[in-house]
Amino acid sequence: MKEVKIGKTTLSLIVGDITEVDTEAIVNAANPTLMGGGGVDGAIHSKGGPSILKECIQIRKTLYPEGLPTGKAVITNAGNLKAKYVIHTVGPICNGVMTEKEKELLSDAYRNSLLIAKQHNIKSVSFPSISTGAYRCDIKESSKVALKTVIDFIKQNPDTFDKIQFVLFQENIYKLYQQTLEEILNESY
Ligand code: AR6
Repeated sequence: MKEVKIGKTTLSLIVGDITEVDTEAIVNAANPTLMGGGGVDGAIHSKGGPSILKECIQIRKTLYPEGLPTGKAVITNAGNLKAKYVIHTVGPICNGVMTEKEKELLSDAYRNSLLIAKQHNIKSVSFPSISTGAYRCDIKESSKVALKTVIDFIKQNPDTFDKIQFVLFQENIYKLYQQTLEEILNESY
């Protein structure tokens, strides 16, 4: 585990399963249908139970009939999970190629998730490593985008969050995030 303090907010990196954590909100690496899938999405819906999908269906009917666009975020209950809320966002599909466009969309996914958390007065949020599984974005590049976006948001919203954490499923992904965090802290921050 790695932990740093940015103002009053603790930013931490842990190895683990995002469906097990007890932050107020967890973020789902969803797809535009909001109807579930594999990876984090599959784990959240299967452990959280049907009340999450029920709200997703409602969101599709009302707010996003054509699907949730990449980079946007919506919020639902978290069913049987320890968290109170699930924030569903959609990262870019890279399939191995990550250009500026995918980086911007990935940054949007993190920023819009934090924005919706702030709007709901949520104090603690857990993120997975969005787009680095089925969507195949480069993990090192994704970690830079993820950490820079989150750190910038914390700095611009200093009294908003007590804790933001990245819950990384595999040791190798955790190590890359840890390395990137150290690089960012040594640079300009
Ligand atoms: N907790 C934390 N991280 C996890 C967990 C977990 N329980 N399970 C997997 N990961 P992915 P994406 C890691 O594929 O790339 C779905 O089918 C995993 O090791 O979940 O954004 C959706 O429905 C990887 O590092 O999300 C979409 O169709 C990271 O989470 C599509 O996949 C993200 O992997 C989204 O793809």
